[in-house]
Amino acid sequence: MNISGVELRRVRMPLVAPFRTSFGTEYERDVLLVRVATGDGYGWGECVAMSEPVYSSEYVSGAAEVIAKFLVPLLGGPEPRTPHDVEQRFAKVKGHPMAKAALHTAILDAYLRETGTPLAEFLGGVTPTVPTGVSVGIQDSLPELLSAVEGYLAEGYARIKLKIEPGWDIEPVRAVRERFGDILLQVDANCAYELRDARHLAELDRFDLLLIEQPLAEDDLRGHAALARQLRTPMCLDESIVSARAAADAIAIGAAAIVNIKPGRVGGYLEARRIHDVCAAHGVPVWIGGMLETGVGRAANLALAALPNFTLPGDVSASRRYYEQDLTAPFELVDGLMTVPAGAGIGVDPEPEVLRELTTEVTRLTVG
Ligand code: NPG
Repeated sequence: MNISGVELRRVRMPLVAPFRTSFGTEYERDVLLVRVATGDGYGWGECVAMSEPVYSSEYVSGAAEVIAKFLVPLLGGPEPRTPHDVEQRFAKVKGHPMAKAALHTAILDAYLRETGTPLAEFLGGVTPTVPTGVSVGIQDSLPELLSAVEGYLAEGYARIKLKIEPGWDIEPVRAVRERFGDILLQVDANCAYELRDARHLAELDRFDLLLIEQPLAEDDLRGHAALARQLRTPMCLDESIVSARAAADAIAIGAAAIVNIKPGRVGGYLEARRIHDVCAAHGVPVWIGGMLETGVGRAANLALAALPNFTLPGDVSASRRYYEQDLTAPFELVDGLMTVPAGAGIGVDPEPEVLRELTTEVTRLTVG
């Protein structure tokens, strides 16, 4: 692959509504887009890091620096032949999966566009559409929560995920269950609890949730296994699953009955597929996570979600759930499903005018 240049582009994307989780409130995303130029082609990737290191240790400016200072130089010398070669070169740099995933996805996109192969086909996708859920942030009051959930159900979302934290957990779940009955419902704590909260969290068992996601700290696999033994609600891990090896460990000790896969969290789509495969081999269902991506990142996530073990609805909602103006043609929800892009590579392009309008900074790097 003849990678000649890399462009890092920062884009300011205001959210349609603030998104509150146990780790903070997002009002807008400072999106880092990566565009690689090859001989006569190009590819796009989106970095999922947030402005501050509050979901994981990475953050946007740090990721941009890692890409420019350490990853792009690894592309020099003999040309890498495949995306697997690129992944191996990146392995020299420890950590920084979000930075690696952004650049790797752009290279993978360019590689696939060259041969006209859709990302879903390359990864082994088997379905043209994927069931879609929506993640509902922590609200100021129960009436506000119920009205947000009502709106999303009216739009046709196939399941609702409620963000929870101590002080906003049992009551919101009870209120949503009572009001909307038998919907597919799950909760996400983003590491906000301790093992000593087990009895409290067990109160969620009576609401027949699909799963509880990441109640304990990222590095607490044993705690999750211990907690799982005290809950009937299936345990799902997100932050803890940093690699296929971590997924295998979590499954082996009973810390995860379900896995949320975010390619950005694990260094890209090749490792994400390995996690899918490890989980499938153990009969552990997976679903696609989301990090408030623009259409660029979401297109690639939809491709991954087309793999056969993605049996639960994912966090890949329609464009309008996040942004007034998406970077790509808007993604729409139809009958609770989103369509997997069928074009080569990630199958979408940012709209040049929108990109120009929302860009705050561009850095051009040369390779070699
Ligand atoms: O639909 O993209 C989406 C948002 C899904 O809740 C969601 N993401 O913890 O999974 C998460 C959460 C998140 C959002 C995490 C932003 C980090 C940043």
